[in-house]
Amino acid sequence: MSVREIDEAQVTSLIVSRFAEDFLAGTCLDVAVVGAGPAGITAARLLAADGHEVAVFERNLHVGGGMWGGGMLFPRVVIQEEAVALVQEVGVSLKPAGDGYYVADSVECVAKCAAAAVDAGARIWVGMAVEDVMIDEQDCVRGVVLNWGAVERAQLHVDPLAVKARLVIDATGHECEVLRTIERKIPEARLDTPTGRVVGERPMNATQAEGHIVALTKEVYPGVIVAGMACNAAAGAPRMGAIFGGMFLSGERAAQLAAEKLSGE
Ligand code: 48F
Repeated sequence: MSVREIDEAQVTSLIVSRFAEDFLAGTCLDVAVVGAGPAGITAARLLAADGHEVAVFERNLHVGGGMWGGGMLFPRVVIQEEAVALVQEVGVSLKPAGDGYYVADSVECVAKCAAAAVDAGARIWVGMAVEDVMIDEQDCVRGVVLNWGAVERAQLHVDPLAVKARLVIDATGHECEVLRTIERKIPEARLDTPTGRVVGERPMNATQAEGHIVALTKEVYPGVIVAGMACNAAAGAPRMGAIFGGMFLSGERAAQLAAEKLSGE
């Protein structure tokens, strides 16, 4: 077989031009999702399937958030009956384990959830961290401010770029970083939480944590819907550990709320 000649300069050109084309197609979004864990990916998939222009920004080079490692690095995730449909519809095989519990392979779960979101039309950008939000004259959030995750890690002083979005979903997990950024940068901001500020998550109580997460999925600040573990961290609810049903259900709820809000504008 003859060796195909590869033009290195052409490879460079294809990567840069294709990135620019794809990225520039999404600088005015319906929804910017921050964080590619189970909640963010689910919200993005459902919104994209509903015809919305949506992108996910993930600081790490990989998607999946806390799902890969299952519980304590045992790569299996437990999902309750109520969330089974959301996971099965992307093709994840779930083993019934009795008492309403189902078990999935965490690698399969991440891969299939992410693939389904991309297939639905969501763009997922990895290695991009949201370091700030963009606000309008009424301090309502109108987009996200981005920098490379590598720039963030190296603590380089590099100015960011911004992407407009009609709504932002904070799916950043335990740190609820978007909300913390808002309260740091807008000291007078009042969030829709019990104290008006980020309360911080409480120790583990899976029943309470999973029981309240969908109700805590809401627009907590004008232009920002919170989803996934960030809901509990914002509201001062407990953590749940390695049970994931609530993350998928919260992602679904965030997508519903975002769609309702966008259709009412
Ligand atoms: O932590 P993560 O998986 O959040 P989640 O979707 O699910 C939580 C569960 O994994 C688990 C749990 C369930 O029992 O408690 O922890 O709520 O995913 C959050 C993602 O957001 C990214 C982070 O790297 C992770 O992949 N992230 C956090 N802050 C930023 C960010 C940021 N400022 N910019 C971009 N990505």
